[in-house]
Order: sequence, then structure tokens, then C-alpha cells
Amino acid sequence: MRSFSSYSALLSLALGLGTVGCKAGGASGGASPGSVALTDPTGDDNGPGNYLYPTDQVYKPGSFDLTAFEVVPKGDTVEFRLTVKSRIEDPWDSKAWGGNGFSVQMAFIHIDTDHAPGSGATTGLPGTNVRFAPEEAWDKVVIISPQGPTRVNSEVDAKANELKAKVVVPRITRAAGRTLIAIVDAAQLGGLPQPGWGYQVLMQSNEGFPDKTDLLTRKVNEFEGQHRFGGGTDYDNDPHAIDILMPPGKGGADEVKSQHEALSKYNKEATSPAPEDLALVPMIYPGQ
Ligand SMILES: [Ca+2]
Ligand SMILES: [Ca+2]
Ligand SMILES: [Ca+2]
Repeated sequence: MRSFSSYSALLSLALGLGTVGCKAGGASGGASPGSVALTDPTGDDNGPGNYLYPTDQVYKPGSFDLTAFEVVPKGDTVEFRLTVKSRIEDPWDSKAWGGNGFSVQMAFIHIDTDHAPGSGATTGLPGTNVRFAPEEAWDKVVIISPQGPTRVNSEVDAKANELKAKVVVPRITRAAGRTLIAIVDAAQLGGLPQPGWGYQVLMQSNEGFPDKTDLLTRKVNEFEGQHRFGGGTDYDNDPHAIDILMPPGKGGADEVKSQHEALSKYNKEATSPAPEDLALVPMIYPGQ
């Protein structure tokens, strides 16, 4: 009996230490060290502050308003969860095109796994029109798409071949209520998530008939149309991201302001933009 209580005490001590080791902001108590739970404010699904949804009724208010982002390690897999403000629907019957049970949303989860200056990519995937700082270059990007893996992979081959080693197409992608869920093998990320990893999520819309320069993304134009966002430009200088995360990832009003500032900083005059003409988006490092 005595040895059993000592064992229990040791076990509680070990568990207690484990919880302390999991830094604030990274996850709720008791979760594994690499788990992440971030919040994004509502009402900022307007990019730099003035983007408008396409006019077709399938783009329901809140469809692209990111509210939460979670990374949940489970054994040798990792579950990514993105929650938006409206119920996720399947108005285009994704089963008919080998899809994943939803239609209008798309998202890119960028991950900085080494936080080493100059290591990784600073460009966004084709059609996102954003850039990252060299000291926050991303090493992996998980593509959340309603399109089946064959379609996503063929788009990556055709349009982002030089980034292919960094692209992760989930084993399973599905929707539940207001949440998009993607299950990825940890090996595809180079291992289980670590407390030092950084994240940035770009909310986009699935475009089944994308432009040749767009990786399944929907364009933002000067004026909104039936299937086009408005409030940007008719060129590829404006960030084609409707909502993004901003540090510290707690959902405060300051993050609405900082998102609008970050996504406003692009060169509207550059009709054939160089990388430095594009808006710079930050990484969030929840464990630091
Ligand atoms: Ca939001
Ligand atoms: Ca544009
Ligand atoms: Ca946001």
C-alpha cells in the first residue's frame, strides 16, 4: 500500500511538471506540449478592412470568419481544427466531384518548424499574394480544401512544384458543424508539433475553376461579383486572404486593427508585383 501511494505521488508530480512545462497560451492544462489553441476575433473577415464577400448566396455571412485554430497531437497523427463563424455547408455537392463534404471554404496553415532565419519559404502559395519575413519563413503548409487529394496534388504539381516538398495534403479533411478538421501524419510535418513552432492561417475560398496562376483560390477584385471578393484590385498585388491570425492569437480587438494594418501594406500601383510589393503576414509562436 505504501509503495502504491509513493508511486501515485510520483505520478502526480510528473504530471504536474508536465503541465507546468506546457507554456501559457499554447494549450489548456494537461494537453501535450505541442498542442495549440488560438482565438481569432469575429467580424474581421474583410482582409485589410474593406474586403467584401462575393454576392452569390452560397457565401453566407461568417463563412470565412476564422474564430479558432487548434493543433491537437494524437499518437503519430496531428489534428488541425479551424472554426469559422457560420455553419459549414456543402452547396456544391462535393461528393459529386470526389470532395470532402464542404464546398466554399479553403485555408492554408503555414508552419515554421525551426524558427531559423532564412530557413524555409517566404512566398505564399500561388493565388494568396502574401509574403513572410525571412526570420519567420515557413517550412510546411497544410492545405485545407474541399477538393480531393488527387486534384489538390495535381494543382500543386502544376503551379507550386518548387514548394511541393513543403506542401502537406491531409490524409483526411472533413467538416463538422462550424469546424474544418484535417488529419495529418506527424511524419509529413517532420515530427510531432513542438512548443517552438509558429503558425499562420490564411482563410480563402475554394475555386473549382481557378486562374492558371491560382492554386484553387478565389480572386479578390476591385469590385465584388457573383463569385469574386471585392475591395482589392484586379491585379495580383492585393492579399487574397479574407481572414488571418495575428499575434498574440487571443481574439482581442487589437488583432482586428493589426490585421487591417498588415494586409493594407501592399503596393497598389504594382500591376506586376515583385515580392516586396506584397503584404507581409506574421507567424504566431504560441509556445514562446
Ligand atoms: Ca476572424
Ligand atoms: Ca486581386
Ligand atoms: Ca483575423
